[in-house]
Amino acid sequence: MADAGRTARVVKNAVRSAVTQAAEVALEKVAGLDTPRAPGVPAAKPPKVAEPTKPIEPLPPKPDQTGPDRRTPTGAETLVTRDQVAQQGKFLTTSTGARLRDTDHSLKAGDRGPTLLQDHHLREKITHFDHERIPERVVHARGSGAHGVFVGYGNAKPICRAGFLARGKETPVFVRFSTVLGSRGSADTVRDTRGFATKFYTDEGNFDLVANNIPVFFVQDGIKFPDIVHAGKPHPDREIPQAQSAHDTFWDFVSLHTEAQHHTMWNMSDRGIPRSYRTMEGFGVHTFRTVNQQGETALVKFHWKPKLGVHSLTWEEAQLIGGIDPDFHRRDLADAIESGAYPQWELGVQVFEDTADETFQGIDLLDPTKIVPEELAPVQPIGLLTLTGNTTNFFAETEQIAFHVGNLVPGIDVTNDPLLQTRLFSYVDTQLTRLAGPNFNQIPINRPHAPVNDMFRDGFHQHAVHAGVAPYKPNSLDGGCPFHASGPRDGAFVDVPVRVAESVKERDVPVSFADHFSQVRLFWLSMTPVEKQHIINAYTFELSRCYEQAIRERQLLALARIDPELCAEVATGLGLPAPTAEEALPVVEASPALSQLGQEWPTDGRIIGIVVADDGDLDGVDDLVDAITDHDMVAFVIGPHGGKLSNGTVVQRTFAAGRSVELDAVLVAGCPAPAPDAFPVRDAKADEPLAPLDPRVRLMLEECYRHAKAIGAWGSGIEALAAAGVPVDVTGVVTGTKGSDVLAEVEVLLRSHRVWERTVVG
Ligand code: HDE
Repeated sequence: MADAGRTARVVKNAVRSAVTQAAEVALEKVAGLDTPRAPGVPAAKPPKVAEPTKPIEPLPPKPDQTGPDRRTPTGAETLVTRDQVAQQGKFLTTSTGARLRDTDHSLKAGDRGPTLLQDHHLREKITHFDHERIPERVVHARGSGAHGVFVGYGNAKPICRAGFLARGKETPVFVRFSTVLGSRGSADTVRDTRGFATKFYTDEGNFDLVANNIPVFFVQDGIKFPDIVHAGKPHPDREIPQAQSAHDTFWDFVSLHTEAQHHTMWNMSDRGIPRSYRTMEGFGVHTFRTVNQQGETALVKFHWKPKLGVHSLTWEEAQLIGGIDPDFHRRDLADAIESGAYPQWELGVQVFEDTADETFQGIDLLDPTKIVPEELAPVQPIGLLTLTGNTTNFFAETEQIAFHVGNLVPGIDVTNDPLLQTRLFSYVDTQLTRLAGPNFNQIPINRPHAPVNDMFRDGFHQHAVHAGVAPYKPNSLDGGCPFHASGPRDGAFVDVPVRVAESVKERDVPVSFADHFSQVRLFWLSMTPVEKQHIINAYTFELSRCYEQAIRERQLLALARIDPELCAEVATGLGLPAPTAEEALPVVEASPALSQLGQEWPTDGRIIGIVVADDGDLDGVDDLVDAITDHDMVAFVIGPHGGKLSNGTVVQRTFAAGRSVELDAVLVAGCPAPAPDAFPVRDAKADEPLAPLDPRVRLMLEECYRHAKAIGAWGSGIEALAAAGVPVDVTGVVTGTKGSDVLAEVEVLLRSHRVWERTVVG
């Protein structure tokens, strides 16, 4: 028996080593290819094929990666370097620093015996692993973040004394973008609201602007937040659908609780499916109160305006990307930063006089379901945000960051907006569970850059080593420290002494909050025809996914109160009669600023695909790549096979792995015949191996055309357009004799984001 066992082991080892050798040979071949270091490569240094065995110090992070500032838990700067806050030393250790010589085998009573309880390394390793997960956020669980810097313009001084808004003042920031409904692993491009939360590490304490990409909210009072979230989350019985509102419980709630109709219409518009975090606006939603040096107050609404303009996906793109690249927005943000295309937004404010009724031209500023059109109160830029650094460790930074709307600095205060008031409670409360205890502000990413002396003591995961004996006030034993700041001169946060009207205790809302429809109509009327069509398609899609007819009918009643054309179009799609509203339609002025169309924007970071045929004329492809890169855009060479083309050009996407939805525009430099891998059995996308054009390229061109993207072709590329059925005599399809001329025209088209003149599908 012993011999048989030994023989089996020898055979197993021989097989294992043959497989390993084959893999090594293959890997060596791949490593021999001169692959460029594209944004997104995982490690700071390309790995060798063979397992490294010579002990070296940990590799440095990638150059685009940064991390939380090295601060003590109480806000002081430290001399600690980046590599010292991460893992250190050449050798594997226990968590308490003892070097280990084997982490591959547990300690057993003989090589076939049971594992020993005394194996402290095994127990420590498994115990830590067992506790690696923390609860995901109740909402906004799926997110991605980056470091950056905010620079004030100084022009906010007349209304706000916050130091970080001073002219030229640089403040480090961390921004976390998110979806709302989905779980941590859900897809990025779902139809949903996006979070846009910014932590400013100011000299006067952390200021958190916890914003969304939609300027209104579903509910006016925070007490209704659990209701809308329960309605939007997956059904509790089967836990479906994931990360979307196209289901009965969502529409049941919003059709009954009609104050949700405004936010819902924004979700059904193109704002619900952004092209990139870099092309999203951000809104503080609530009205805040600012205070200047003289103690004078103003009411403001905060806005983030993306330098690249607001741009969205089409619904079909969003759906395809959800499958092809569920991390689309996360990847886009990190790749842009890594390649130096730093995303930028201007922080702007709409400023209103702080009157007793807290309204502006009849709009109740405390109602978070209302906007103030920019035509009535322009957004004034007061600073610039630039994202410059990727995270080094997602969990430590993006997952552990803890925002709180109550993280305010002197000069910025809250209002009585009943939604904001509840948020002031909720954020700290949720962190207590999510980050397991009250000391979450001591986690590196949350540490302020201002000195902290809060008299808070003990609790789970206490990182500070507090000195003294008197964490109470008044005291004499610690010399009376800490002292109250005497007022604004000492930089104190002073609650604005707002007059509270004499009143009775009641559960009620102001009369103005009862208007649920006028601004929904305002939004609808502000849209261009193509944007309106997208909204109609979105309502029709979502309501078609509901099972209950009563819910569809009830939502049609709500649409009838917004606009009869909208209601009729959706009703047709649902196969239901269109109801008519009992009340007269609200009379409102459109706000053209709400439309995404009609302006031109920089093309930085836009992705242009170049389709090539390996046997065709490849001259000039490298020059095109250079020209695109020189103009701060990204070029993807899309070829029949991986590696290099016959002229040495490196291929970034193969026909099999590329898809139109990754591109903002496509250039066609050849008419590639079906590549050897284009057989139906090997690729579901390939159905006509004998066609003159590779079927995957045909699909790519069809999709680019359908999604109203700019298309350019020259030489035999024009034949490819014909083979794909793409007309050449329409707006946005550019043909010519030279690639460079075609690119120049395509770049101009890209400034409008899409070729809007061409029909855009859902
Ligand atoms: Fe939030 N929200 N929220 N919210 N919210 C959270 O806090 C809450 C609201 C927003 O990237 C939670 O740390 C209540 C409006 C963003 O970490 C939680 C109400 C706006 C993020 C919470 C609102 C937001 C959150 C979940 C109604 C736009 C992600 C985890 C009264 C202005 C922050 C967490 C991040 C996260 C509560 C309404 C934005 C549960 C009770 C309005 C961007 O505390």
